[in-house]
Amino acid sequence: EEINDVKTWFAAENGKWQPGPLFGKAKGQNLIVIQEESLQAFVVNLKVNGQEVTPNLNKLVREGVYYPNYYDQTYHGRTSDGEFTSLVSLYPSSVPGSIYFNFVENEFDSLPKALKREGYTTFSAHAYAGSFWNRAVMHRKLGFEQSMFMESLEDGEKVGWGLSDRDFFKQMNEKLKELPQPFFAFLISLSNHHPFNEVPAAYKTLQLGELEGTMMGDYLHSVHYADQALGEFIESLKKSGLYDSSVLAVYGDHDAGLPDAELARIGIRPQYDKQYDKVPLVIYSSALGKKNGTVDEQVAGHLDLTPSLLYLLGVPQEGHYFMGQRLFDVPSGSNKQVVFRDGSYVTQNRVFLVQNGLWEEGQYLDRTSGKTVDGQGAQEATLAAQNRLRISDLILESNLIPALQNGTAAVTDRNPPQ
Ligand code: GP9
Repeated sequence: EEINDVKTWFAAENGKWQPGPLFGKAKGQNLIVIQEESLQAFVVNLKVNGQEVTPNLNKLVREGVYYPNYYDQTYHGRTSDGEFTSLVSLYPSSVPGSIYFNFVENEFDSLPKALKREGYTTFSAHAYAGSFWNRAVMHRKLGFEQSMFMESLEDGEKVGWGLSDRDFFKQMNEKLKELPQPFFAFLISLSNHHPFNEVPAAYKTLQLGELEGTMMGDYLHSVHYADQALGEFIESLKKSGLYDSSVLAVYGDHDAGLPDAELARIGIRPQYDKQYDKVPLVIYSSALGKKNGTVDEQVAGHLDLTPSLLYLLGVPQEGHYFMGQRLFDVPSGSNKQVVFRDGSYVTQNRVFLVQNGLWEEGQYLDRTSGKTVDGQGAQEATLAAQNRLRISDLILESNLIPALQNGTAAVTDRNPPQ
């Protein structure tokens, strides 16, 4: 019954799937995905005292396709949820803790697995212990043939928790040159981690005036440092030729946890929860042609990454159970919802916010102004959002991927850990 339920939902979704002009445009290119620690969208093109906070990300935004309304869909699992939602395209678990620990026995479909089947070399790296978030185990499970964590990286300069992003990316530049092509490299940055005040003084090059010494000031210094490291890496990709022969995607893993009082220091005053909980996504590929250099305002979120990248690389949706929606060649009238774990969601014009854990008490607002709007149509959309979460939970909690993909028996009597 559960399998039929899930299959019926995907049959309806995949029935809408028709390839458009960008399908397979980047076929055969490498894929480099950079998940940036605590990168929020409000820093893109932000100037403080006349200085760009993220000049290198801004440059990439000008060169690629930028999604400013890319929402953070993570939950309890923070960075591990950023990875899971992006690579597996299912929702985070409602069970407290991380899927990386709680569902380690599961089989998942994933971006690396899908690309491995297409002949890609799959590689992941992060400059912290492989045991953190259970990555050493989970990256293998998700289909990365080779991973490098703190233990297998060379020593270098430290910032915050470990090896600096600058040294990490330098090592990655060398590593990527050696990987058999086509490859998929998933690189997770680290330096821009809470509490953001461990950037060495020599790298605090922004003149922040009265923001100096505040949490926001620390965040801006930290983001600026991480941006320099990112910029140097992109330059090295250009030198090695990999920039031209790869799809490059850069996005933030989750919000930075900055309180409203800190956001107010740079003039940001959220009208509602989640208004600024956006993590920028930029996708660049030489194959995107004229689409490069554009800003796509559609609402989107972490779950959309895998279907979008597979679409560009020419891998059809069929046989996959990814719940996100592609960002390219979006069918008209798609009426898209970006759903959050608590049942809240955004559409292009509206936002629905669950209150006190109860959707019956939810607020229905204009997404731009934050003003309360007529709830007409909200109930149907709210039920559809809940159904999305229910389908994802069925797949996760009953470990349904093997049965869905191969017809092999799934473990249906398994309860999620409490
Ligand atoms: C640690 C890093 C941070 O390896 O990914 O994880 P977080 O604390 O942000 O979830």
